[in-house]
Amino acid sequence: MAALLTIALSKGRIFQETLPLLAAAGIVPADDPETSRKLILDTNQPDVKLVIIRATDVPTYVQYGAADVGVAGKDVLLEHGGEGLYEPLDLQIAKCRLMVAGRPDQPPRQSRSRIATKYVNVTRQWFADQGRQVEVIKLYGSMELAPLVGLADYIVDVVDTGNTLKANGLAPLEHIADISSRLIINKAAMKMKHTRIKAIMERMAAAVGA
Ligand code: PRT
Ligand code: MG
Repeated sequence: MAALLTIALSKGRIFQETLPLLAAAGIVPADDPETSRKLILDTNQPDVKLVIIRATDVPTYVQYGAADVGVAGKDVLLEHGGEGLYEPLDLQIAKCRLMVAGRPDQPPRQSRSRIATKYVNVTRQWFADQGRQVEVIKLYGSMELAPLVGLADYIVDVVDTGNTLKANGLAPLEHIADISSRLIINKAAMKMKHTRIKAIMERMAAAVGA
């Protein structure tokens, strides 16, 4: 039997939207991560396993070779930095935009603005590139709350429909990047398991176009 091939995925939208692409590559999970408590899922192929982890942890697992392959949002990859990874394929799923958002009516403050985000690296870079002095506050979720309670003047977060911003009296203000999910590959695995990974890549790429 061939060496094990491990694929890292997060639950929710990435898992759901990756399923048809995996199926095109001949890989069908044996369990549903929404109902199973297992963190390692078998598939129809005895030498292919899925590991189910937090979206932000996917690049880390692949970087260190704990998973050979993964699917991660470009937002997460920008924040991670991409060290140790190949990013050969845009899967065109889980699309959204990385934005600066805030209260539409808010006058700009004189002193340094405070920005709440889970994307601290991307945010520092975005404002530094424009020569704007800001203080970046790291949060782990519910960023939309920060401007409402005076924790921050602005947030940096991903936006899809914009309904969450709107429901909280916020508006998108600056567009940082268009986001979609990418197939990522561990650099060593790409060499050691090249034939199998290349076959998966090609079949997924064909399904993305279809
Ligand atoms: O949820 P958890 O804290 O475990 O982690 P996560 O939020 O990082 O994971 P997940 O599964 O929610 O998102 C995985 C990836 O999906 C992200 O890294 C993005 O690349 C992508 N994606 C696409 C999104 C959205 N669309 C999206 N709308 N990620 C998050 N959202 C959030 C958005 O920030 C807002 O709070 O969903 C909420 C609803 O969005 P609106 O604009 O449609 O209201
Ligand atoms: Mg989420």
